[in-house]
Amino acid sequence: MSNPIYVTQPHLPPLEEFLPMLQEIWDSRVLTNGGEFHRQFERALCERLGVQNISLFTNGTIALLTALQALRITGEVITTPYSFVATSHSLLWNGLKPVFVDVDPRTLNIDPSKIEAAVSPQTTAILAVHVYGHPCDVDAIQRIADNYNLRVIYDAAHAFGVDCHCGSLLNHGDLSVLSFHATKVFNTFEGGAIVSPDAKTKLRVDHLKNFGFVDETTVVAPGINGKMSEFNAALGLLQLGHFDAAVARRAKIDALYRVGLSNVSGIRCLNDAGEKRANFAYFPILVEPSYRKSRDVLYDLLKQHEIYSRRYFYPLISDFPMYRGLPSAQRNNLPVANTAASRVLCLPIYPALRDEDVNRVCHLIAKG
Ligand code: T4K
Repeated sequence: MSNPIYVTQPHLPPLEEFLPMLQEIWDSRVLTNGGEFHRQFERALCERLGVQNISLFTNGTIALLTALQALRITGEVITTPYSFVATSHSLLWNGLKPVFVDVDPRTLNIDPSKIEAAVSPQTTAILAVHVYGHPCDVDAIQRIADNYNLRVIYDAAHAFGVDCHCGSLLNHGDLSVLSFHATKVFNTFEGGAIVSPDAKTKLRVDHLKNFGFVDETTVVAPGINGKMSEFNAALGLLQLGHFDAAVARRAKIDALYRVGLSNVSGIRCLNDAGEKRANFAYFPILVEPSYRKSRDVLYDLLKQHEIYSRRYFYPLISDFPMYRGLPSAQRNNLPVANTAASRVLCLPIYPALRDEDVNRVCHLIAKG
C-alpha cells in the first residue's frame, strides 16, 4: 500500500539550515515586536515580490481584517462567494455587509461584468480574490472602482509570487493581502502580509497591527495584535531561498497532470496560465457532466485509495448559515459559482509529490 497523499504538504527547508537562525533568536532574546529577522524578511520580500511596502502579519485572516480597517471601509463590500470562508468573514468581523457577485466561468474569479449591477449608494469597496493564484481582471476592476469611487482590496492568499502584464500582481488595488499558512505555496507555518502602495499606508497598517501604538504612550487607532514573531520571520527568510525550486517542481507536476488527463473525457484542467505567470499553487479540475462519475463520487473514489483531494471551494461561502439569508447569496444570483462549487476538485500538488503519485492519480481518474 502506498502512503496517503494529501492535497498539499508543506514545503520545508532542511532543518539544519534553520538551526543557526533559531540559535540567533535564542541568543538575542528578541522574540517578536519587530526584531531583526522581521526587518530582514520584510526587505527580502519586497525585493523578491517586486513591491515597495510590505507589513508582516500572524496570519492572512488578521491581515484581511486589518486591511479593511486601514482603508476605513464602511457599509457594503462587493465580493466573491467562491473563496475560502475567511474572505467574507473578514467583512462580518468589521461589521460590513458582503454583497456577492458571480464569478467568471474561465477563471472562477469575480466577474467584472457583473459588478456594476451590485453597486449601491452604500458600496465602498470591492474585495476580490485571485483564486488558485490566477490573476483577477485587475484593469476592469480598477475601471469600475474609479467610476464609482470604490476602494479595491485583493485577497491574494493564493497569489504569492504571481506576476501579471505589468509586474507583480500585488501592486494592483489599494491593498493586497497574502497568506503564508502551512498549506500555501510559500509558508511560514502561520503568517501573512499586507502589501501597501505607499509608505504612509504601510505606516497606518503597521500601527493597526500593533494595537494602534505609534510610540510608547500614544495609541491612534483601535488596533489589534497582528505581529509576526521572529520565529516565523526567520523561517520565511529561509523559505524565500527555496521558493523558485519549489515552484519549478510544482510546474512539472502541473504539466504531468495536464498530459495525464488530456484524453480523459469530461475532465477539464483549469487555469492554464502558462509558466511565466502562475505559481502552481493548486491543481483544480472541473468534473463535467460528461465524465462517468459525479465530482463527489470521484472524490470518494480517490479517498478510498488514500488520495485526499479537496473540494475547494465547496460549500460556497454564500451557502454558509451566516450568509445565506442575504439577497445576493441566492443561488439564482450566482449560477456560475454554484456550478463550479459542485464540479471542482483540487488534486494534490506539492514539491515532494512524486511523478509516480501523479501518474497514479491520473490513472485512477482515467479509469473512473
Ligand atoms: N483567503 C483565502 C483565499 C484563503 O485561501 C485563506 C486560507 C485565507 C484567506 C486565510 O489565510 P490564513 O488566515 O489561513 O493565513 C486550509 C488552510 O487552513 C487555509 O489557510 C487556506 N486558506 C485554505 C484554502 O485551506 P483546510 O481546512 O483545507 O486545511 P487542512 O488542515 O485540512 O489542510 C489541508 C491538507 O494539508 C491536510 O489534509 C494535510 C495538509 N497539511 C495541512 C497542515 C495545516 C499538512 O500536511 N500539514 C499541515 O500543517 O484549510
